[in-house]
Amino acid sequence: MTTRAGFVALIGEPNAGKSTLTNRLVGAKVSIVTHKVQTTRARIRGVAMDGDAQIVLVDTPGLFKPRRRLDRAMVAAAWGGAADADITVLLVEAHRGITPGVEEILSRLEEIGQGRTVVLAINKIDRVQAPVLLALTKDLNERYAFAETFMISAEKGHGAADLKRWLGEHLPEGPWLYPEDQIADLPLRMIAAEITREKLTLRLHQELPYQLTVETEAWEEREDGSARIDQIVYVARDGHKGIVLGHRGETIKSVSTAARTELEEFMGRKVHLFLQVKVRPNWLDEAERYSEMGLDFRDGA
Ligand SMILES: Nc1nc2c(ncn2[C@@H]2O[C@H](COP(=O)(O)OP(=O)(O)OP(=O)(O)O)[C@@H](O)[C@H]2O)c(=O)[nH]1
Ligand SMILES: [Mg+2]
Repeated sequence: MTTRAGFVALIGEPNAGKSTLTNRLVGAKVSIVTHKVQTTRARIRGVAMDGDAQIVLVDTPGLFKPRRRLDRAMVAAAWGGAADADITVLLVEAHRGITPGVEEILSRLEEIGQGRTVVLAINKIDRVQAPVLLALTKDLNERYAFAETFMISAEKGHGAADLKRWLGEHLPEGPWLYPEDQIADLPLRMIAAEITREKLTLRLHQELPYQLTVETEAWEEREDGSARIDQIVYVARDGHKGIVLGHRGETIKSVSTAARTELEEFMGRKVHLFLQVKVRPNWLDEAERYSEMGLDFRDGA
């Protein structure tokens, strides 16, 4: 049997649907998703199988104009993901079309994309009519020599199977990179921290989700088969701590319940989750926070 295997990086503007597509192709939730921009902070690998092909999807942070050190490290991680991949998929939102952000990505691709396989995936096609899609496909293909164009809805699933098949067929021949039953390449403690960060992002408003990070501090396997997980939510200011806790601790309690429920589902066993909120004014400039997130601190310089 000839097997194929390789890396497929998903890039695009924040909110384009990269993580949704990663989860769709893997067939399980390996990367967190919210309606807010800049949800994904580091490269998240998910493993999908298509016949004899193993497709290692590399979900990346959205590409935008970075302001903070964290933003710069995120954007660097995204481009790094594309540089290391066998195939790069650019996701563009059907209803938003060619935004200034997409223009910028296209010109950067023009610089580094030479000799690389770049595929276009127009996502969220459930939000537009056919004529809009055809015009957008034409415009985008006039601007960049994409190897192929797919029209998909990562959320509803349209076009996902075709894209997956194409990716599998275009990966190089070679042995699989992961065991057949592995779906993600992220330590459990990091997945657990990401799940909590997703719940916080969904629950908190405005800038706050961008000013916090979550780390799994301790993990204890108990004799009854359950796990005790202790996590720290780092915030930058005193005022933020109060908001994260909420009136009588209601906010953190509901975040904790939602995160625990999802963790239990993911791990298939009982979890005791303990969240602690700590104020750490300089966490955005601490190298250790970056390595915990899976980012390179130096990339943010
Ligand atoms: N209508 C519609 N919504 C979608 C589709 N795909 C993704 N979304 C939604 O778009 C939002 C962003 O999805 P994500 O997968 O988090 O996007 P992302 O590109 O990973 O975003 P960042 O991690 O912030 O860069 C979520 O609310 C998704 O439910 C789609 O095909 N149709
Ligand atoms: Mg994402």
